[in-house]
Amino acid sequence: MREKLVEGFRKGIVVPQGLIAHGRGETFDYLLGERTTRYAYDAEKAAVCLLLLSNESIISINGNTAALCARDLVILSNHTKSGIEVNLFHKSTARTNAIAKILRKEGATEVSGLNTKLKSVIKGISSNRRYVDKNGIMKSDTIFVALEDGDRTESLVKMGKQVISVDLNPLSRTAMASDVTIVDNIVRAIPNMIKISEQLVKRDKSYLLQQIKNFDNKENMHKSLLLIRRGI
Ligand code: PTJ
Repeated sequence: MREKLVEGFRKGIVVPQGLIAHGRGETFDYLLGERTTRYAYDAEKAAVCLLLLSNESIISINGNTAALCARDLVILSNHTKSGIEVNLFHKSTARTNAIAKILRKEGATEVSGLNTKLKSVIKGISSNRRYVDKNGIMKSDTIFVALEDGDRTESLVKMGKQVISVDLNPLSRTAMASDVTIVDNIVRAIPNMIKISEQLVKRDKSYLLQQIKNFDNKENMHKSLLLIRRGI
């Protein structure tokens, strides 16, 4: 993972802040035993149900996620019929285009967030994450975010959207504000979700709804936190 991020940094995909963010994630991952816990797996299952049930879902991609698992994110988007949008905190046109190029190389046919004419703004956020695609994140009812800072998640939830997040820190603002919080490393979470989606795509709507009904995000995060405490 470190090598992938350093390579991504050299290619201009990952920002230096992304390397620091990875270090923070590693700390929690060590405490969790660097494995997908049963609570993380339950959240991954609930997240796939939500993606499959949504009218329009989208996966938001930043520098770290592109460097770590671009191909798997494209596969997940195909399995769940979700769109893909590049959305960056440290925004630059060069980096946006470089990330989109990687996603296309890995099989993405459509990538949102590139056309400035389609730019729309999420209110109440001061960072560049406020710029989203009006045909992408702005239009979607379920947004999948990973490894990011909390202000956008809070705003998306206020806008009535459902947010799924992947964050190894269950106490981060993103984790706390999401509807489904996956406390797992993204490099394990996405392959798990691909496998889960292959099984769940055959199930009917009522089964998927029941899974979501049975899932309690706050309780699930609490259990992850207890495991981290045990790790300490
Ligand atoms: O590419 P950009 O410009 O959009 O910037 C991306 C970063 C990551 C720099 C930016 O979003 C940022 O600064 O995020 P934060 O606030 O550092 O939040 C990142 C969160 O992801 C932290 O809570 C980390 O614990 C967590 N994290 C880091 N690596 C992983 C992770 N969670 C899951 N899997 C990981 N591999």
